[in-house]
Amino acid sequence: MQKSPLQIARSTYQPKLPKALQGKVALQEGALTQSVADQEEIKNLFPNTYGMPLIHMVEGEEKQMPAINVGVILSGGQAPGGHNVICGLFDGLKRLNPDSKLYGFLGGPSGLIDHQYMLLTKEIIDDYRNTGGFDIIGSGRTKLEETWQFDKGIEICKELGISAIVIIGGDDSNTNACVLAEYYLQKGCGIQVIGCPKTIDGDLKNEMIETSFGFDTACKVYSELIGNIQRDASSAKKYWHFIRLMGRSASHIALECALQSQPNMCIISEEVEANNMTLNDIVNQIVDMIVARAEAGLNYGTVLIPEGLIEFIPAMKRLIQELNDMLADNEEFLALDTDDEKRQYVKGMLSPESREVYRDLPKGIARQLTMDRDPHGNVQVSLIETEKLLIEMVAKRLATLKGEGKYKGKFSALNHFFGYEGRCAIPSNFDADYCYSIGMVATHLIAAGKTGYMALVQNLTAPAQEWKAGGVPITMMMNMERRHGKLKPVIQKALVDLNGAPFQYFAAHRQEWASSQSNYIYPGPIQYFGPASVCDQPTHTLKLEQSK
Ligand code: FBP
Repeated sequence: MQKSPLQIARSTYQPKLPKALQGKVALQEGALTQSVADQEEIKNLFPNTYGMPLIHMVEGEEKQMPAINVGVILSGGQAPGGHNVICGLFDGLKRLNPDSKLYGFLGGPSGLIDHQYMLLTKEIIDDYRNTGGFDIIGSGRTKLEETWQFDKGIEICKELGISAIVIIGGDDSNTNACVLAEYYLQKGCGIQVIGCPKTIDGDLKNEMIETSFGFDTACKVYSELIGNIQRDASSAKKYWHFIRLMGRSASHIALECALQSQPNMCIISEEVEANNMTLNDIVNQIVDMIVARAEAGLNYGTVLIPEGLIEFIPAMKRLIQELNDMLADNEEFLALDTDDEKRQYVKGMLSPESREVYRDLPKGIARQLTMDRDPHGNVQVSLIETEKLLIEMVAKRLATLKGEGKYKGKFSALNHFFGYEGRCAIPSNFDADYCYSIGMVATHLIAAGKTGYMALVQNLTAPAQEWKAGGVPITMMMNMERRHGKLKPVIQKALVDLNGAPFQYFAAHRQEWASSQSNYIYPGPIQYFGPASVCDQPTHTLKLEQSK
């Protein structure tokens, strides 16, 4: 495989580890835990994995570990650093016992069910050190939820002599990791399950998990691109750039990119929902800013839009819900030929409020809402081009204002969507170090016989050697939520906290960023070599959250 000069140089990077993980590691048990809410229900559902203690890792006497076989699974969307979790796990296992083996289940959780796997050797691992992507074993979105799937897992683990599975995934995958751990304990089959916190979306975080891996690198990549666009905008002075940023639900990515690049506007879905805003309210807000800038002779700027926005606009959320219910397996609708017939049919079936919202949507978007559905029958919001929708609606409103003599500027807009550009980027030093540490932590949890835990690395705004390592029982992060009509135990998803320091900082500065000519920041590309002040900085979100 041919490699770029950076890849070659990067392959020799030795990730920094917390002091506690640099030599021999001892485990200390901390306080017993309980779930963040719904304690009785969670306890009943997880009788064996509920209430376990927090684990702290310290330098100390290390127990001997017999040779063991471990399986690893990558679950869900790619996030920079996943390969380093696997490298840390591999190195940790081999250090504790060189005869231990690591198997990778291929293509995500389905690899465990379908018995697709590969043995990860040193040669393979060395090829993937500090690289982006999940291609070492592939990932997938199959949900590990049903007992027949768990039983298929037991079969292959028995065949390969695997006594522990590490699941690298987001909130849902880690919830399922805990269900699996509980099931395997109940069955007494001797298979431990450990989770690792992954997702670029940054919404797997809480009192214990400071951030999910991949968020740092992805945001840095997008912020670089936004900065470049802003420099172009302020050079050419003729375009408005509408930039949609990935993040299926929460707006953490958009907020972090705003903090890094200081755009003229950044919409935060959580605020839209809290203020019960309509699509027209959002459009008017953008229009007001464009008009004000035009009056100052500034016919250019940037607007950041979180991917999940549409579902946070209360009226749109209701409309989407009605469409989901109405269109699920609807033969009548599917039999209609033309878009016009479909539009009429839908209008006839909606509630009066939703019909009004639907009628006001540009035809293309209205069509998208009735077309693209995921396997669960839900609209795939990531496919809805909100940036184009907003451009269209803003342009229309500006034309009206122009006709009324209230706007004299020129509106020329370009749209962008940044998502896949950052999900597999070469991990920043932060993610490379964090992920390698997570992998090592997972090894020590396995060696200590733990199950139903998530690997924990904390104190992340300090230099890596001061990071703290340990484990948190997954049940501690759970509450009961309604999913597809049923109450289920799940890890709470973290949305942007409107009272939190990152949003508050943004809110205190956005006015200034909206009107100014020169507040843009140009973060530039991720730096891998150089002073720590340039190469090892965590996200603004983390720094603000931890600045007390
Ligand atoms: P995870 O939650 O699995 O980490 O994935 C996050 C994400 O990258 C979202 O930001 C995005 O909406 C989605 O995956 C895209 O999904 P897909 O990979 O199926 O295109």
